[in-house]
Amino acid sequence: MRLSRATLGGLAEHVRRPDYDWKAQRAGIVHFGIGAFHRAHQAACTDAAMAAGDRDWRITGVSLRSGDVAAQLNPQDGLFTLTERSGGGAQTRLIGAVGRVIVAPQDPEGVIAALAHPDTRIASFTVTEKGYLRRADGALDWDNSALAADLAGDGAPRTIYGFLAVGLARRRASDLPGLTLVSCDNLANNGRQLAALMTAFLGRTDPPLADWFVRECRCPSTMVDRIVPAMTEADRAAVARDIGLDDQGAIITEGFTQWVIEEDFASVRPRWEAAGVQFVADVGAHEAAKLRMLNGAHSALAYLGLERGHEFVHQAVADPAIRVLVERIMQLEAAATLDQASGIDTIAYVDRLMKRFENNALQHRLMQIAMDGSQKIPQRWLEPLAINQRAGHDCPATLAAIAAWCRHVRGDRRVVDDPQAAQLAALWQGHGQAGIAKALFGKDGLFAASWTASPMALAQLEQLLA
Ligand code: CS2
Repeated sequence: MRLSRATLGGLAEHVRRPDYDWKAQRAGIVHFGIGAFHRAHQAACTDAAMAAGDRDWRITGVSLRSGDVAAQLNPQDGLFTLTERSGGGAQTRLIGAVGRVIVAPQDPEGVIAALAHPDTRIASFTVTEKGYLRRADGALDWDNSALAADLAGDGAPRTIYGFLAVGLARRRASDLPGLTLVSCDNLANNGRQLAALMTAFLGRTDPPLADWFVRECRCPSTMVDRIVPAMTEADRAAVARDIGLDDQGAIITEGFTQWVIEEDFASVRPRWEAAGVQFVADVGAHEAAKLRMLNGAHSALAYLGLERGHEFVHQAVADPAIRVLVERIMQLEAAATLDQASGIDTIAYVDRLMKRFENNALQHRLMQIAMDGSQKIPQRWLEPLAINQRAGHDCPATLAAIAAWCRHVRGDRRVVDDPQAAQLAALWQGHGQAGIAKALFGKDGLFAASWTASPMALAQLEQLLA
């Protein structure tokens, strides 16, 4: 029997349920990109806030492309279970924070209406790094076909910018308050980037609305952290056996969760602190530490681990040859780039991260992390490399990871799932093993906006690739 409001009587006793009346809650958040990460992180926090007595923050999920999540959650009245797994066992709770999911291409007007609804105060995003449609220099990629269509107002919107532009225009016309746009993606200064990109888009389509946006809307930066492996059929079957119902929206995650948000909202916000969320004046130090240490190590584990025949994070981190590099990346190369004044205890942080990577109760595939590397390595590796280079510090471990990524994107070993896969393969074709490092990280290289390798670093990289 499938999980839904009507079948809750069949849910195993041990599953914790929300003790608020979810039918009585109005929808206050529109979330773009309602994948596994959102459900394990922001939806769980919102659920906890409502369980602690906050009201009217139900989430309307939006999928920009696929109808998969809508097919999982809508027949279940938005309900799904979240299972936290660690060495100490597992705990499952039912999350009631999601109301419904809209598949944007099927119902674009539904998305716009949700954004323009008076109850909506927040639009949030987990659209992944590539969902922001940036060029290598961080500006909007005006050549992207979906963005070009939205810019021309050609048909229904297709990108986050297109939807927001129409939704915000309606709010302005109805004299409604602006929205708070909460980016929950792993970009450095994610809020600031979103604000700049959105302003640039509106600057071209509707300059008066761009002014209104800057005045009335807010884009706090956030640091989000929770490891959430993609679900498999076997995982869903295991959950079904455990909870007594078929839950197509089920998620399995780790016990750890962290969300740090800049306290900068256009109007009211959920009392997420009830879920342990930290509100701070400046999230930059937290973001940099997390991106360069956790995510930087993750990407290194992915490319080095796949090369050595591993499938999961817990296997790669147990491989001594990889472990020593990953520890060096975190403890020395990434840690050296962090602002000492931030007070982050990097030794304790690395220790906690290693324990999380070792959690073999989770099956976290290296291939999942290896995806979209071109969008991830600038904030994870290249910015720290640039900082270290300016300070005269050598980064052999990060360079070893970069070499593994270079070999990965050559594309002759396994499928490269990356928006720039074709361009990267073409660069390999054109420059070969001797010239690829320069083509990527040299003065006029593809990634020059993030890091231009010194002659010494270039030579080191070339040697690693040889
Ligand atoms: C991972 C992240 O897939 C990836 O690139 O590094 O999804 C990572 O698991 C999360 O950022 C952890 O908070």
